[in-house]
Amino acid sequence: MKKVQFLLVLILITIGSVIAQVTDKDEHRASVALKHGAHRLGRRTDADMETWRNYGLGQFIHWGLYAIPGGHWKGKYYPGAAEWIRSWNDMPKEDYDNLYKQFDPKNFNPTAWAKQAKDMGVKYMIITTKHHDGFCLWPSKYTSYTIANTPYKKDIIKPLVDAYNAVGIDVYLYFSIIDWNHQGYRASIQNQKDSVAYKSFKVFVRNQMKELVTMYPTTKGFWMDGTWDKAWIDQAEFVDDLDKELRAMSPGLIIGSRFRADENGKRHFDTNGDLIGDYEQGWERNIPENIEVLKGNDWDCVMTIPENQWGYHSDWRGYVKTSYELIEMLVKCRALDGNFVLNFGPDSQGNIRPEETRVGQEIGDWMKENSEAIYGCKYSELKKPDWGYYTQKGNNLYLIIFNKPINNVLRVTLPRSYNRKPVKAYFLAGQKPLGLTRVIPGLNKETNKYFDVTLPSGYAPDKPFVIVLELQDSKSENDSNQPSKI
Ligand code: JFZ
Repeated sequence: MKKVQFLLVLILITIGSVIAQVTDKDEHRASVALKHGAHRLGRRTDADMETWRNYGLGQFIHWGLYAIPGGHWKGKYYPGAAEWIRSWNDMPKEDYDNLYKQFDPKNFNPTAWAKQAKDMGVKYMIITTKHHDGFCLWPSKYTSYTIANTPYKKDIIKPLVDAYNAVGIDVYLYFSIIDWNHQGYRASIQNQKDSVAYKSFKVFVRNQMKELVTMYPTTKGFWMDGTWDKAWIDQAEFVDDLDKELRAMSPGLIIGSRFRADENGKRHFDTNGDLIGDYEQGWERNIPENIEVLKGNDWDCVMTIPENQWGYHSDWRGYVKTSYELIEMLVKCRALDGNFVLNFGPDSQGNIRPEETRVGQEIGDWMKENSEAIYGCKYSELKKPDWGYYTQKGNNLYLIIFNKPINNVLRVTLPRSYNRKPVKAYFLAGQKPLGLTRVIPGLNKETNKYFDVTLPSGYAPDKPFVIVLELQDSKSENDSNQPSKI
């Protein structure tokens, strides 16, 4: 009997501990104390970050010495990304490193660039102050490999920042940790000599980043790159200190997840799975399919117009995206709470190529009519409809249509628990009212309710369009028009 009792207790204890383990796993995040992990759980709540979140559309500019070869050397075509040409076997390093003697962009017109960006509807711009080649577009006093020693001589960054700021566009600085020019730079540390060299490199990086925020005080943040080297990953404490130092110098500064690693070498997300930095910076020519993978974090997507060219390549081969595909990408990002940043690679004279200018104009034309459905919009918490996307701002649910149903009826499916009632539908462009009806399709679908927006018969637009579905103010939810069981 005693034996049976003992066994029973043992079984109960085992079951109990299994249950405890399972619930433990479900309810608590594994959490270890980290010195250089995330500084915060969840999103930033300050005004600067809210401004960032509301931008919607940004412009990336990759400009540097690589614009001179433009993806070719001695008549040979380089198939990689133009800004990487120095790493190509057919590109003699010495030739590349002397290109600065030719950098003289006679047509560089920051006011024209800023105007073009403004017309496209961008709210922020990211400029490559220094790419992997180490060449600085600003006259850094910590190296001679800068714009000051080119035939052009003048600072590029200051007039750019001023011109963009003058039209109300915020500027962010791209800065690469990979630096093929600095004598102390290493991808990994193999011996004592490397370690001494790398010490000087860290001093250099710190000086340059501090120099940038000092010289361009309206800078809103850094877009860091080239931080995947083992040598850099191993500097958790140094980078964390630098991160804090820069933020203290420039309160509100925004830095993504591609700057520092934690003490276990974890990048983007620390050992506990928490986001490092202010937004997830891993969506490179890539857009998430659903909100879940984003884990509630802010994020940006950076995109090229051709396949994978950031710097100027005179010969775009392969697939080149159309403006409407890019607009759809922008909308897809917005529908999932992200910013979309489109890249431009000006040529060695400072001209923005005609293909990019055209895309910029086409996006701008669309934005002029429809940007209300982009700026300041949030994830709607609704399932993506087949005809397009939803974004939301206050009482307005925006229906952004890319695939118009052939019956000209747009079905809006809301979960039964949705407590905002659609009261009015109209085209965003022109405000023309549209038919809106509650539909009971007779299907045994207890979980949803349906509303149909009817487009004018024969309506056949040649571009994506937006419908505003006005929702009743959440304060007056319990009005009598609302059937009791929806
Ligand atoms: C980097 C650079 O090497 C490239 O030249 C360009 O500047 C781009 C914006 O950034 O390239 C990357 C960096 C990260 C990924 C892919 C390309 N990534 O995380 O998939």
